[in-house]
Amino acid sequence: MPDNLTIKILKSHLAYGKLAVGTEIGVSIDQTLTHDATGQMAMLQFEALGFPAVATKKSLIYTDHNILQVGFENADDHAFLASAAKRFGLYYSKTGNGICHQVNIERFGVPGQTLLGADSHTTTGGALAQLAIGAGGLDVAVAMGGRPFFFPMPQIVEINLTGSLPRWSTAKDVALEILRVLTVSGGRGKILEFTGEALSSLSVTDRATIANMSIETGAITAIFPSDENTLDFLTRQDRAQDYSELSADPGATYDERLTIDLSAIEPLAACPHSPDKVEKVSRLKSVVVDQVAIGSCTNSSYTDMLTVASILKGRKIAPSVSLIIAPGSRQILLELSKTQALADMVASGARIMEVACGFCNGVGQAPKTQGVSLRTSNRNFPGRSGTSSAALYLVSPQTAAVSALSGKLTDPREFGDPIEISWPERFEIDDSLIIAPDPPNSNGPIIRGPNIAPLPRFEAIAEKVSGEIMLVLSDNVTTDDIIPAGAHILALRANIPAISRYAFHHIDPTYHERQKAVGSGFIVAGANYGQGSSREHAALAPRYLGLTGVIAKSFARIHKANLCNFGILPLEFVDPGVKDELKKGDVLAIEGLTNKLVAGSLLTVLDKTTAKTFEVKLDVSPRQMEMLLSGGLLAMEAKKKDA
Ligand code: MIC
Ligand code: SF4
Repeated sequence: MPDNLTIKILKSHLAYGKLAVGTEIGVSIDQTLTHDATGQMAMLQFEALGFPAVATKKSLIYTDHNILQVGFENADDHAFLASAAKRFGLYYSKTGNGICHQVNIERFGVPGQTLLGADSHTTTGGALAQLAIGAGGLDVAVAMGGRPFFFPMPQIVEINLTGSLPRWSTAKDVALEILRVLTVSGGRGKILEFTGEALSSLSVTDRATIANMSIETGAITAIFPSDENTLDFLTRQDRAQDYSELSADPGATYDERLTIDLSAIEPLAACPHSPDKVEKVSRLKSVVVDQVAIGSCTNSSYTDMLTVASILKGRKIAPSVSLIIAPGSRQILLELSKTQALADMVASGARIMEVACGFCNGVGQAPKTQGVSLRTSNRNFPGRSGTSSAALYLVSPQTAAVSALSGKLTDPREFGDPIEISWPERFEIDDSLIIAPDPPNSNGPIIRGPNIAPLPRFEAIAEKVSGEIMLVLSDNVTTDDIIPAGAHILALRANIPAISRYAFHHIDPTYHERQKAVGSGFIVAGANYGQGSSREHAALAPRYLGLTGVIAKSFARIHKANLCNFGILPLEFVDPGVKDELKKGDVLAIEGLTNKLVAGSLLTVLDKTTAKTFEVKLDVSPRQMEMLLSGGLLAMEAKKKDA
């Protein structure tokens, strides 16, 4: 039977289960990546699991998120990560080398391999025909130890790309069009596999932009074939040896099919405050802009940067605009500095930032109160920029650059002839900021400054649980809502007691105190709870404060896995209408947990305040059930060791 590309990679990596949609499968992992927002927990957990060294083909730690160093915390974290990398056999990409996903595409991604990253945008690797999936740090730690990664077998959706992009429309506009169609939840439980005649017109970096934003639809990942464009990119990276041709067999079937005609795509923008609030730029022309930020793992490639430089060349940005440019990697910055491009950017009035995530998750460049910021990044959730009242629009680098000149959201088609960029024959290759690990068994020291707190331990679940409803939330709550982004809070990623003080900070600053005081409790939420990032702190911190369970209409995949990993019950309403009857402060109770708890079981919840009952479903795998009963994955592993 002809196989699609996803099935081919899944078959060659299947370590557990059968490829039946919705059932749990385990796949072996070739490469992993973490960074300085998730790697601290991942490495502490790797250590706690007792693995002597990584067992993958390659594992990497990048330092790209926590780079401001306004106090000792970031540097402490980096010293810890560098020492743990050396000791356990990981490559360590020093600060200044670039954003994990951009650098991974440039220097490490291999077609046909699996990549598991403690970052939701690990999906970017799909541009190189990797099966590249984001997960919580604990799942990545387990995979680094050589164990499979588990997830529900997805539906595979063919996204058939036809036609060709009109002038000034870009890969970013394709990503936004997909979001317009699928919304922030339409990809849940799915892998998006790209096919079609239009593929030949999309370079690896165009594909990276599209694969990157696929996570915003809730999809598990996205994947492109490996073809002559892949070979071209890898050859210019001096990595032709990593190339192999890979695509779906002729006649391969899919669970669903969506056709996107590139010829019909206009410049688009995602309006505040969700990546799926997509509108044509031509309809947003009255929007006056305070800040324009170009960069992030979505749009910081060589082509993006050179295009922006060409638009800015010989022109000045509008007096009211602050233009920020952060190239994606040191390689790109070196290329920019070899040409006039960097000078053109600076001469136009742009502020050149470090090659890092930066503005994308609120590490610097917070807009003014009620400011309007145009960004080439992938998420415009409220507060993500560091300013809760700011309005963020997500656009292509082309739209961003022309708007920086005019001071208003501007359709790039008004600018004139589009700009063609060709790649250098060989990109500038210098891997000297990537530090190789020590030889095995050299047992180097692990450096723990005061910012590296010990891992919290959690109790196994009790027979009866009860607690107040601490918060009642709506649909699409993001992990940015649960543990906010921003330099200040990001600096505490290695310190659960400290970061837990910020749980739900922008939604209800009293949550932390209240949850800690009562020591148990529930959160009630709508659909797609926990969308967005992979940060396991969004489960770890509430659990540390005492949260017992989340009762929601549905969950985002990574967050649900994180809840199970740390022993929080992810419960789904059987009748979603019940949610509207529940009030903050109601006391809920569930009995007979330890004996009734079997996968897929229905549980009766008693609302002691109203004396009403309702049913919830625990839709988890037997493996996750065992974790929940043990008090989380680490406790489950410890129990197995003791047995
Ligand atoms: C993000 O873009 O939200 C982040 C910061 O890269 C996160 C990682 C994290 O918060 O730990 C992600 O996408 O997973
Ligand atoms: Fe970094 Fe932003 Fe990409 Fe997250 S989305 S990895 S913060 S650049």
